[in-house]
Amino acid sequence: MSSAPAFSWAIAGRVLDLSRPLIMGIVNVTPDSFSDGGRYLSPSAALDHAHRLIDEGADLLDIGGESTRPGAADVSEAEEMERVLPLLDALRATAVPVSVDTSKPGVMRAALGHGAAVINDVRALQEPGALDAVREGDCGLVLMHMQGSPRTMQREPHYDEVVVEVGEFLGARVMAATAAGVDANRIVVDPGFGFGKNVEHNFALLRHLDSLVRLGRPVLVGLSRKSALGNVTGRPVDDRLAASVAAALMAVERGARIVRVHDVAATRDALRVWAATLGGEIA
Ligand code: HH2
Repeated sequence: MSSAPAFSWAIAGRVLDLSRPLIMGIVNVTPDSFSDGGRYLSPSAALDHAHRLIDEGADLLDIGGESTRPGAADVSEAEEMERVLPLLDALRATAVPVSVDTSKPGVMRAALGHGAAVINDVRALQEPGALDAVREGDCGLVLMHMQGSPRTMQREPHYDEVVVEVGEFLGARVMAATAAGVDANRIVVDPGFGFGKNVEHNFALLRHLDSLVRLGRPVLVGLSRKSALGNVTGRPVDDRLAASVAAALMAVERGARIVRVHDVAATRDALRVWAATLGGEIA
């Protein structure tokens, strides 16, 4: 049984109740994302996909305009905005909060101006100007751990103690943000599965997720379709649904409050069974 405390998350003028784990559905508007690259690059395909994820029960959407898969090509700020902003505009009327997955301060500012409720930064606001871009205002923030950069991060990731080091990094980034004037209630932390981690590192982090929960901020987890799951199942990226659902459940069981997934409907079913088993409310 999960011992996760009930949390809430302050995002853009509302407070999300995390007493039930939430599902963040992924919409990658990129030609090269590792599992769905190119599928939703046209504005209409991206919008259709976003609405499908909402219909399936997504509590939030996360729009990405730059792939962060190992070795991914850099994308200019202008190009990233061209991919992300029209979709944000098209989703403005939806009740589901929309997050934007970016590390560029210019994209952050523009996204917030176009209605983004959350900035999800795989670089944890370490780029020059990133903290300034989000400090004012009230958007939610996801601060993620990564060792190295996407171009090189999977070459030879090394840690003496991965769980301790990731925890220390996330704690330090929360401190940096709050010291800069960000309200802690806006912040969620993420160990960054697959970002400069080998299979053992990833599963050590999942096994000991409770130690990140103890940082005192809600934990978001993104394991959906990732190569660590391919590694243990022997399955290619398009055949990792069962593994992804299992991983999301394991994460929630260990205290994750938000799961970032491609397959919303299947994850929703699994979380309903989890909630029913705990005897809690079935949303
Ligand atoms: N994973 C990816 C991208 N953004 N953000 C957070 N907070 N946590 C994650 O684990 C995470 C993330 C990579 O997955 P995906 O978006 O499917 O692929 P790509 O980066 O190739 O677009």
